[in-house]
Amino acid sequence: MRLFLLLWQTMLAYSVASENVSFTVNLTWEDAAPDGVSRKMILVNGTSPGPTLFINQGDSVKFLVYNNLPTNTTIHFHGITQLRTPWSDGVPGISQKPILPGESFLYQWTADDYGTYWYHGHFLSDISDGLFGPIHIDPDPKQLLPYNIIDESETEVAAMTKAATHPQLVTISDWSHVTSEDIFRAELDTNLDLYCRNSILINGRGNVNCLPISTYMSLAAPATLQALIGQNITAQGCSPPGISLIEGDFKFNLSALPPELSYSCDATTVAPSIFHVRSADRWASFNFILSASVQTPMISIDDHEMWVYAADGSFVEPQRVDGMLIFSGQRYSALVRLKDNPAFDTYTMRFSNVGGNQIIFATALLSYNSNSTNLVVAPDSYALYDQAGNATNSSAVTLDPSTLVPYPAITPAQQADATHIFKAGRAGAAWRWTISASPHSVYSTGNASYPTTISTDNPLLFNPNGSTAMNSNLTIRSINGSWVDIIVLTDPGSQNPTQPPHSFHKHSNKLFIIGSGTGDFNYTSVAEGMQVQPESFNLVNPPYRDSFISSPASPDAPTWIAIRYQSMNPGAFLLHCHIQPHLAGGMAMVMLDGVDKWPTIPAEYGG
Ligand SMILES: *[C@@H]1O[C@H](CO)[C@@H](O)[C@H](O)[C@H]1NC(C)=O
Ligand SMILES: *[C@@H]1O[C@H](CO)[C@@H](O)[C@H](O)[C@H]1NC(C)=O
Ligand SMILES: *[C@@H]1O[C@H](CO)[C@@H](O)[C@H](O)[C@H]1NC(C)=O
Ligand SMILES: *[C@@H]1O[C@H](CO)[C@@H](O)[C@H](O)[C@H]1NC(C)=O
Ligand SMILES: *[C@@H]1O[C@H](CO)[C@@H](O)[C@H](O)[C@H]1NC(C)=O
Ligand SMILES: *[C@@H]1O[C@H](CO)[C@@H](O)[C@H](O)[C@H]1NC(C)=O
Ligand SMILES: *[C@@H]1O[C@H](CO)[C@@H](O)[C@H](O)[C@H]1NC(C)=O
Ligand SMILES: *[C@@H]1O[C@H](CO)[C@@H](O)[C@H](O)[C@H]1NC(C)=O
Ligand SMILES: *[C@@H]1O[C@H](CO)[C@@H](O)[C@H](O)[C@H]1NC(C)=O
Ligand SMILES: *[C@@H]1O[C@H](CO)[C@@H](O)[C@H](O)[C@H]1NC(C)=O
Ligand SMILES: *[C@@H]1O[C@H](CO)[C@@H](O)[C@H](O)[C@H]1NC(C)=O
Ligand SMILES: *[C@@H]1O[C@H](CO)[C@@H](O)[C@H](O)[C@H]1NC(C)=O
Ligand SMILES: [Cu+2]
Repeated sequence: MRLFLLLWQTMLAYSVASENVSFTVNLTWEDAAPDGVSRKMILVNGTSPGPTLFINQGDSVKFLVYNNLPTNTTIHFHGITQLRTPWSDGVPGISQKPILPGESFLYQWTADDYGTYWYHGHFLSDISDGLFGPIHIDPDPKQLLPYNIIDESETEVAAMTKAATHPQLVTISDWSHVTSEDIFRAELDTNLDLYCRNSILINGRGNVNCLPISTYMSLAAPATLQALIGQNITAQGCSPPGISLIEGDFKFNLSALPPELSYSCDATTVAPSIFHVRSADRWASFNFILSASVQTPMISIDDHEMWVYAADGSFVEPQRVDGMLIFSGQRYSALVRLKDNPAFDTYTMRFSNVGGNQIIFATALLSYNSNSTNLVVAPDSYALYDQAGNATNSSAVTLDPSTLVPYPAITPAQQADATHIFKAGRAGAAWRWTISASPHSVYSTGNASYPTTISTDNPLLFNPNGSTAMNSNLTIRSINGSWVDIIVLTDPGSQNPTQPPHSFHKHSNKLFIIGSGTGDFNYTSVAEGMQVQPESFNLVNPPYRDSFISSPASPDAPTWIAIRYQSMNPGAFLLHCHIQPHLAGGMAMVMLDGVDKWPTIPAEYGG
């Protein structure tokens, strides 16, 4: 019947030698100084990022978590389908009750898909306090691999396959010297949307970098300078807080803003993360995971070509790039061609935030030298991107994600069974966000005049027909097997003079990104829109991701993006912006997938 469902079932049938794998982690709240400044943070088995989970496709996974934090928590497995295990998706109030301090919880799921994923906290903003770690799932031996598209030679394919099986996992995060709770408190106190952070961390290490104001001003994009209306960028590299063009037409209390959340900068020097490679291996696979709460880095490696071969875990037709912009929650795997006789033993890897919010960056090192002392690093003149992530060399090729074609090819249904049109924007305050245009919010965010109806004690999965589940401002219901279209419009107006790109993530399945545009979407369906502007849609070989990014919007240029997915895993799944302050500010909806085939919750999960 449905091509795609058949394909999925075929993929499942591949699994030959599935095993049971078990992981146990202990969460603790401890002093640590990832960028040289000490604060309390969440460690997973004593580190952040937590240990990598290496898994084979088809394995049954058990993940036991001990919550030794002073706060509630849950763990979400980002991009994992949770096929037939929706109670292990790890969202409080949606799929489970919170794990209380001192308690433990056992997550169980099957690794249906291969690729790079990650786990992270999903209670309030605990992800921003260090609660995350990588997942790498090696493909089933029968999975078709795309490496021969990069280079047909058998030796090279063997080298690429080996590299991809032993990837360098690169987790990129952003970091603040105050806790996520303090940031949220400051948003309530100031009424601001707080978009500045102190550092970017690569595998948990980074520096506080402070540039002279004049350097920030020369790096800033013309549109940012225009928005500043004569003000300077702050010492921390931030657009000064409270600018109405950026934050909306609201009243702010700037005197309630702690200086480390925008103004102050005290540089630190922490030894960078070093990724060791060997010329003899010919290729290295760098699998990037963006676990950042706010920032959107441009990734590049000096003087090395990269081939992007997987996006959000799944293979794509490889593309040769010099740089790629990665949004919160996304993953890209890139094969890097290693040098036979490198002119230097070490090259800089650059991670520079792109966006009018802040000029902030991190570096790491790719080194051919197995000894980490006295490295000879290629000079900065090899950089193709500046510290604001802007290409400084016209030869630089930046990834165009709209052209990432799934490999092997998969195609969505050509017609949808249901269409839902959402409006993304602020809802009454600079820090308060919605995706449904309604100020009703899935999560409690501290403003009583906005009704919030999700109780963490009464998860929607357990209660699909209660009044919360039936509230169309909070949930969307779908029939199992049906194809669902979601169109997200950015909602212009005085609250939203501009909007940053939102990085939307749907839990459980991946989605086809079938269209996008600037201007109004004045249609009731994709089919209608395709009749008028077919060039804005792609139903032939659209990208297939677990994230989709709305274009930045301004009042004279609203934007829209259309996605299509097949509902095939009955359960309650969040659709939300992965910019953490936006999620905390309410930018979430719940998809009640397969309401006609609702699962029976096992007794051990509270059913
Ligand atoms: C995995 O565990 C299940 C019970 O949880 C058991 O039935 C099955 O035999 C185990 N499989 C392997 C390969 O050990
Ligand atoms: C976490 O630490 C415990 C105790 O040392 C260990 O048994 C467990 O394997 C570790 N978990 C992971 C995922 O490495
Ligand atoms: C977790 O770590 C804390 C602090 O080190 C320790 O007290 C506790 O016993 C550990 N729990 C487990 C299950 O390992
Ligand atoms: C901006 O900074 C420059 C120095 O880089 C200074 O001369 C100027 O007065 C500052 N402008 C404002 C509005 O603070
Ligand atoms: C990027 O750099 C080019 C020159 O190298 C400049 O013309 C352009 O304005 C810059 N763009 C942004 C967004 O900063
Ligand atoms: C602004 O914040 C300051 C510092 O917290 C506080 O004293 C003052 O009352 C606030 N002003 C308003 C109008 O809320
Ligand atoms: C690493 O290099 C340093 C200085 O270049 C040298 O002193 C040290 O012995 C080397 N270490 C190893 C393990 O080779
Ligand atoms: C631009 O990059 C190319 C290739 O990386 C290099 O050959 C060239 O010298 C660079 N041009 C400038 C102006 O830096
Ligand atoms: C909630 O937000 C509304 C709209 O911005 C505002 O009028 C109201 O005062 C806020 N209430 C609280 C308790 O902050
Ligand atoms: C949804 O939100 C709108 C706007 O606030 C409100 O008028 C409507 O009553 C809400 N619907 C439900 C079912 O709560
Ligand atoms: C922790 O979870 C419990 C159970 O849902 C809830 O009653 C409590 O309010 C939560 N605590 C916090 C601080 O949110
Ligand atoms: C629909 O939107 C397009 C593009 O923004 C615009 O040109 C057209 O006039 C609109 N049509 C209607 C009926 O509003
Ligand atoms: Cu957002």
